[in-house]
Amino acid sequence: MKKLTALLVLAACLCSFSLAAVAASGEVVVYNWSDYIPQDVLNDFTKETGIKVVYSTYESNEAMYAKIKLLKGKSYDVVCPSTYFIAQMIEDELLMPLNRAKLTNMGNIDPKLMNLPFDPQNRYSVPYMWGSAGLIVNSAKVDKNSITSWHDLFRPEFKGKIMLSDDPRDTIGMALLATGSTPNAKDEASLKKAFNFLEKLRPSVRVFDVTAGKRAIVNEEVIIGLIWNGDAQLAIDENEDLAFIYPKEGVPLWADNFAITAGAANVENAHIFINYMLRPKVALRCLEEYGYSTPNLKALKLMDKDLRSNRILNPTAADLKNAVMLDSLGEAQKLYNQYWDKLISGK
Ligand code: N2P
Repeated sequence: MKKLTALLVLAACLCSFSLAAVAASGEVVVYNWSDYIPQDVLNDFTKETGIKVVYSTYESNEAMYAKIKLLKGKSYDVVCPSTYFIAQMIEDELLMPLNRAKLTNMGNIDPKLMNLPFDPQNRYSVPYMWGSAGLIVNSAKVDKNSITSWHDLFRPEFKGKIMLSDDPRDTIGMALLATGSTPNAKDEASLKKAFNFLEKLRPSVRVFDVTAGKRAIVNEEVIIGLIWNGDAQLAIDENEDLAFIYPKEGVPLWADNFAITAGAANVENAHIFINYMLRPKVALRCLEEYGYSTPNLKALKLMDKDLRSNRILNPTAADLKNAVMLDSLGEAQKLYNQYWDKLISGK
């Protein structure tokens, strides 16, 4: 009898071993924003699971979307679109419904960022990070306390020393807020006002690029500009004269979400990867490194005092008083594209 039990135990072990081996083989192909997951985290994931991460990055939703659409949802397993791109990607059948039973860590995520209209019940997406687009300023060149508004960009001392982002929703969104509207405005009159604001600012803009902007502000080629909060944190780590400011008219907010592409080849591994990223300690390592805000409530609890009081990644209610989360634009997207093209081409 004892022998039989031992055999059964051995069989059970072998069986679970081979199941684990199946799940732990192969790779997961992840396409994500740059500066978003530390390499160490990816290495640790592979060490623990045996799953190789084939990782590449993008700088904008627009670039990611164009590529995934061209590939008809194949070639990549995991992507990380902002909320306002998810609905479009679902509609285009580029995403696969998630298997919630495999995402056991989903309960760590703030319910306030779940179940939103772009993806009711989170059938396709799970929040990874959120953040804002605010102002960064070099306080060695200007009194940072005197900068309170997007309109301060027009001050004469900033001529030729401004950076803007080439992310259309953030830049147009900021201009909409500055001109008394919302970054989700769908009417042409509001967009026109925002466009005029940006047109007027344009001659003073030296860098119009989210990636180059980071370097330009650190190297002091520019002294003020629009920046994501995480990039601001990285820039401040390199140049302590820099400061991040929440202008009083409000900041555009975004949230980026993991999703699995409709044509994913490694569906099981994609779930294992996303579930790993939802662990509190893993989420903490990501925000410590990159300065964005986490929707992971358990990770928030693990933060030390310094991080907790860091308003770049933990803004106060006052900082976000007029902040607005970017939303899908539906038909109005065309209008935004038109104004954006006009701004970029200068025609
Ligand atoms: C990280 C990118 C932040 C994403 N570098 C903004 N949606």
